Amino acid sequence: AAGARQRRGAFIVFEGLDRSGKSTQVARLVQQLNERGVKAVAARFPDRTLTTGKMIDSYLSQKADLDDRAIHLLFSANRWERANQILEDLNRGTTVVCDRYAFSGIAFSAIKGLSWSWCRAPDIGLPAPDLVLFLRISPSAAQSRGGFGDERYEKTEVQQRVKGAFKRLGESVEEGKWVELEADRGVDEVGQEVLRRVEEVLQGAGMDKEVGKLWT
Ligand code: NYM
Ligand code: MG
Repeated sequence: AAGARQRRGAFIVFEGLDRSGKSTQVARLVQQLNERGVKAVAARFPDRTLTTGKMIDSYLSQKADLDDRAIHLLFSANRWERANQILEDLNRGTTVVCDRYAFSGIAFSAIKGLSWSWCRAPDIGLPAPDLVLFLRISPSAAQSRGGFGDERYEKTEVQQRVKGAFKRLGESVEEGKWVELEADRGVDEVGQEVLRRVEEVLQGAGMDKEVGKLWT
């Protein structure tokens, strides 16, 4: 019909604690979608290859110290550096599967005592996910998966507090767009549920609408 536009790709975000299996599920999902003829690409935040990503990497690896607000804004700027690329991919019909997003940004900063609204502000207007898949795992189960590394935040006590912040975030996201999946299971078991949820989104009416803007 006149004016009919091609259906866009879906913006799928994985969130969760460190070691919850996000990276594994992102790679698996992209591969499965491609095998089914659905164009899909992976993205991740922080994207350490970008200019801001280099500074973030030295902060996380404890080579540099930064004010809590400065690092928060860098994480947000890192997303803005990629935002147009994500938008272009989605509008070309490519699904973008992303490892962490603005929810990690708030969760990891808010536990330091920065206010919720201050943390949220710099990410307002970013491309909004069509679905956030939160991989739920207890900090102790996450740690037993080969243990945390030496990066900042990779401590059970910090992860416990981050878990609480994520819970609050989930409650603030539009109904049906934040889905919690039990992650303390086998990769395939989690993966099957992931694929089912994503296929629902891809078949839904949302893909005929424009990409939303986060928190607007
Ligand atoms: N992190 C990640 C933040 O503190 N703020 C953010 O905005 C994002 C995207 O970076 N412990 C934290 C969470 C992780 C750390 O992420 C590195 P990864 O996925 O382990 O590379
Ligand atoms: Mg990590």
